Amino acid sequence: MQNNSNNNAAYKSGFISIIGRPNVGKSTFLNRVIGQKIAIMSDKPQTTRNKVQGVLTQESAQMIFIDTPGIHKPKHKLGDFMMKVAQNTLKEVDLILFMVNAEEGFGRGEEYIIEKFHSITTPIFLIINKIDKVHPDDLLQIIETYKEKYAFKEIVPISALQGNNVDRLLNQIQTYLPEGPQYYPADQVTDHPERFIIAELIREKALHLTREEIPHSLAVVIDKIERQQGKEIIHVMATIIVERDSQKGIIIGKKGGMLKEIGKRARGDIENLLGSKVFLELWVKVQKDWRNKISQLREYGFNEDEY
Ligand SMILES: Nc1nc2c(ncn2[C@@H]2O[C@H](COP(=O)(O)OP(=O)(O)OP(=O)(O)O)[C@@H](O)[C@H]2O)c(=O)[nH]1
Ligand SMILES: [Mg+2]
Repeated sequence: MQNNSNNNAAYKSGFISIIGRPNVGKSTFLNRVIGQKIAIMSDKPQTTRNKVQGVLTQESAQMIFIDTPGIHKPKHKLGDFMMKVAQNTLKEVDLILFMVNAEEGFGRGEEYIIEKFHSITTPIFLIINKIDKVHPDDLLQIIETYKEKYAFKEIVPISALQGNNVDRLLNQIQTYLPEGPQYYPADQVTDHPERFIIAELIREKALHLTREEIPHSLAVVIDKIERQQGKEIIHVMATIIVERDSQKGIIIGKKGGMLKEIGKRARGDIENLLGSKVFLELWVKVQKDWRNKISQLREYGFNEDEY
């Protein structure tokens, strides 16, 4: 355990959940704070499906951030699972960051989330993200609107993308954390196995390169990560799962061009993550309506028992 030797203040630590509607910038914020990409990001809503935990260790505090799936009305079993993940994290954290998009007005989506706050005693901050996209005058109006809806402990406007005000927010978070131990070693940034992050990085590239119905129909399963003795290259084998034959065609692309591009982009990120050269082999498989099948969801890593 680390102590702040300057003023003998006790070490602080705690869990901080980041919640909000899809696409407001929760994962972008997590990655900015951690200084490394551990959660995938995209301009498509419902990018994050599982909770992603990131650890920030400072001299006087350790903050464990929990990124969650954006809260929306579920349309299939995968959606149900995502909402359970988002809501379950609220119970056992020390602080909740409710993130909204400065560009969008207060709407039913926000209202729906705030209603849930009335049964919670955990302190809640309102984080107004994407301030790089609005005029400062508009910000005051947004703050006034939200003040009337709930007694937030703090209201902090930030830009997760550009970093504005993020350090100030971290200082404010620290004042709300209880005294506690350093739960994770200082050099650990996430508690997710590399297998999960690799699958997510592949899914992110596929999300970026495809449109319309494809993004939500995708899952990625890692079949094998093989480190061969005496060889510097790590062999990763993964399968991209889609719901229809037509989607398989799109993912493979003309003469395999799309799959090649997904693989090329993902390989770069995976090499950064593993600090090694990687040989990435990608396969595509159709699994009809997988998002509604409990057994398939389990197989693809969405296991409710773990949340
Ligand atoms: N201009 C601007 N864009 C941002 C900012 N933060 C995030 N974005 C963009 O908003 C989009 C969504 O970001 P994500 O971090 O994936 O959002 P999310 O809240 O995690 O979304 P879900 O996982 O779907 O719930 C991406 O295109 C980001 O680049 C910001 O501060 N300013
Ligand atoms: Mg996300």
